[in-house]
Amino acid sequence: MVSKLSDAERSAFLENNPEWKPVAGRDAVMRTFSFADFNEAFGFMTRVAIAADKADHHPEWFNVYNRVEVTLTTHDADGLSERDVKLAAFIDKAASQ
Ligand code: HBI
Repeated sequence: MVSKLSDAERSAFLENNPEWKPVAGRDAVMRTFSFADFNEAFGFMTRVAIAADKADHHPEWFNVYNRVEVTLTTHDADGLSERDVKLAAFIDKAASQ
């Protein structure tokens, strides 16, 4: 069983990671990334996909050419959990490589 972030943990995440925005109507966060081209975007997605599958925690995402919109939430917890905090950190690192 995965537990949801407490209100304090959620607020701290949003404060420390202002690029990640709360999603209206659900306990989730989203961030949009733009890359030079599709190749860069797909390279990013590939790095994230491999790590996400290894951790058994997967993003919701949408890609058009060089843009990737990523939404994080934990389906098993029906909201944000520590797994999303960890995946967000990995995603931010992968996007800056
Ligand atoms: N990914 N985002 C997210 N949330 C989950 O709860 C989740 C997941 N990937 C796999 C997974 N849960 C498994 O534990 C099973 O629910 C398949």
